[in-house]
Amino acid sequence: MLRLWGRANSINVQKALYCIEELGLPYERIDAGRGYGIVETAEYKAMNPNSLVPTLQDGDFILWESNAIVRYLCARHSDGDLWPRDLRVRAAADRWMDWQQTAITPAIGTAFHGLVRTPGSRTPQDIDESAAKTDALFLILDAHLAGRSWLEGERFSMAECVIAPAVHRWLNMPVQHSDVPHVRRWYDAIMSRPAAERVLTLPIT
Ligand SMILES: N[C@@H](CCC(=O)N[C@@H](CS)C(=O)NCC(=O)O)C(=O)O
Repeated sequence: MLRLWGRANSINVQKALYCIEELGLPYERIDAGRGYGIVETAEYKAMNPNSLVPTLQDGDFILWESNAIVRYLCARHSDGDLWPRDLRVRAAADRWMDWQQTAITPAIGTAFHGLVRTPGSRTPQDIDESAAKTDALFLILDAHLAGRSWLEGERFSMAECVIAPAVHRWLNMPVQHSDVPHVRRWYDAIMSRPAAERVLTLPIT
């Protein structure tokens, strides 16, 4: 059985967790990180020397980096479905996953921490700047989703597993959001899926 280490309110854990739930795989999740500790223990560091979550164990195989976990699980369990067989569809799905890590994550962090996780820890000016940068990024996603049901190809793919937790966090943050009707339609479709109900209905904390 798969074993996933990481607290459920971590966005990077949510990506892996949502993917596992979409794939319908049996798994055990162990709370780790922040208040739960564990990540600084020698045992955990032997698996993940970064002392970060998530970490996946699949038999004798250990994997860290949330997007790598999503790719591995989809390639292994969902070839031709969540793991697109068409190289171009797969590459296009992949780029949204990298975009989440390299564009959204650095943009949203200050606003998320300053407004949600550790209120008062960031200046209003820094929060506004972070929120404005993030808002501009989600307008890119909105333009892309116009006229499309899914991020890439004809079906829900691995990219949805990664972008959905990011959209969930952003739309539930107490900030001014630009009008993103296509993102909202896509998000509603995601939230009607049983797997999303099991993972993405937690309040953001
Ligand atoms: N690039 C890594 C980043 C992992 C990461 O930064 N995880 C955060 C939670 S989202 C963490 O472990 N923070 C420390 C903690 O929870 O103790 C990934 O995608 O897995």
